[in-house]
Amino acid sequence: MQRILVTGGAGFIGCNFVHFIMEHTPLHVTVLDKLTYAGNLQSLSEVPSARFDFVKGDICDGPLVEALVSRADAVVHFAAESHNDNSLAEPRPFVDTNLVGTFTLIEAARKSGTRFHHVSTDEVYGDLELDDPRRFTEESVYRPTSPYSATKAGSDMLVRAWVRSFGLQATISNCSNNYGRFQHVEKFIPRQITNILDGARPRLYGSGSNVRDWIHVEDHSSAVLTILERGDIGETYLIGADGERSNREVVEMLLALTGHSPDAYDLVTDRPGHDLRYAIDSSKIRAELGWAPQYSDFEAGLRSTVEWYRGNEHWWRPQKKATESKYAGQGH
Ligand code: NAD
Ligand code: TDX
Repeated sequence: MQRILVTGGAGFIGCNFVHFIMEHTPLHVTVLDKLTYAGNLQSLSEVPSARFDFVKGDICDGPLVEALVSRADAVVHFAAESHNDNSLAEPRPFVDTNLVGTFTLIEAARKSGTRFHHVSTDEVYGDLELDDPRRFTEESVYRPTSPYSATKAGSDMLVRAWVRSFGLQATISNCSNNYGRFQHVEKFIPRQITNILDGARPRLYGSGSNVRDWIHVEDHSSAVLTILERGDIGETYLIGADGERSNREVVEMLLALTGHSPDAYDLVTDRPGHDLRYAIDSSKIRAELGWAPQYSDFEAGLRSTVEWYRGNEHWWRPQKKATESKYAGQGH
């Protein structure tokens, strides 16, 4: 394997993955990204150009996708519409990109026999009660609840069917909530950090008791590379770092890290259909592929994320106002 195609490489996880690949492998990377509101070329400005190409384009563009996929030894597919609140306001782009885009890519990969890794989410499994002792496993039943998670679940099913029916050389991963640098300010942690930096109060949906299972984005990258190198074709791997926290706990930690009172937040209108809790059992990837997360100290990871946003206002500032006006329109 020498050349990989990374879709969505100008987004949060995609760009962190490209940086990770540059640091840890000799691979050549081509990024295919449409540069939607969520894509930002500045996130890739420090990538060494000798091993890197950028193509602006849509994963639904069949001829473009075929040309790029046939030239790659492997595809790592991150491109997606990724934000639940947007999927409730305007679902159409989620169907186009997450379903039709994934279909376009796997058709191309099957024609050229290219290795394919599909990046997905734990949200395909729906949610758990707060006191449920179980966590999601590779055997959990698909029960997506939002337009976003339904289209991600559909894309997983397409990949599984293409493996079985056409021998597509694919693997799938379903990861929990990521945090770290280069995450769009619409997402929970960057929104609260940049609110605090702006002198505004963090905003918790509902009662703040919903639980997410946090993983540092570097650990997601190392897991995806591990699957690409050693995963078994046709297999699904769940990726998680045992990082369950309620949203309220996360906000309290951010307030403490920035020297504010722990109750200096506001409770706002809840998200319709808001999933209560996600929790990942990542035993399979740990036991079968020998992967383990490196970022075990969540507070230290949050502290360095706060510092990154403090030091990179030029990166997030242009998006902040438009993001907050969109939220104001939704009552959040
Ligand atoms: P993101 O929204 O930050 O980035 C998505 C990228 O895809 C952007 O650069 C955007 O321009 C690009 N894109 C969107 N539509 C496109 C199209 N039609 N053609 C080409 N490019 C297009 O998303 P993210 O948070 O980095 O998520 C990346 C992937 O990881 C997604 O598939 C998501 O479902 C999955 N995932 C995310 C998380 C998380 O916590 N953020 C957790 C598990 C899985
Ligand atoms: O201002 C906020 N206040 C708040 O309480 C925002 C933006 C969110 N929330 C809550 C909603 C969720 O319970 O915080 C939690 C996290 O919200 P998001 O960052 O929107 O993430 P989530 O909906 O959990 O989905 C994320 O993880 C799984 C990613 O956006 C998805 O792409 C990924 O698949």
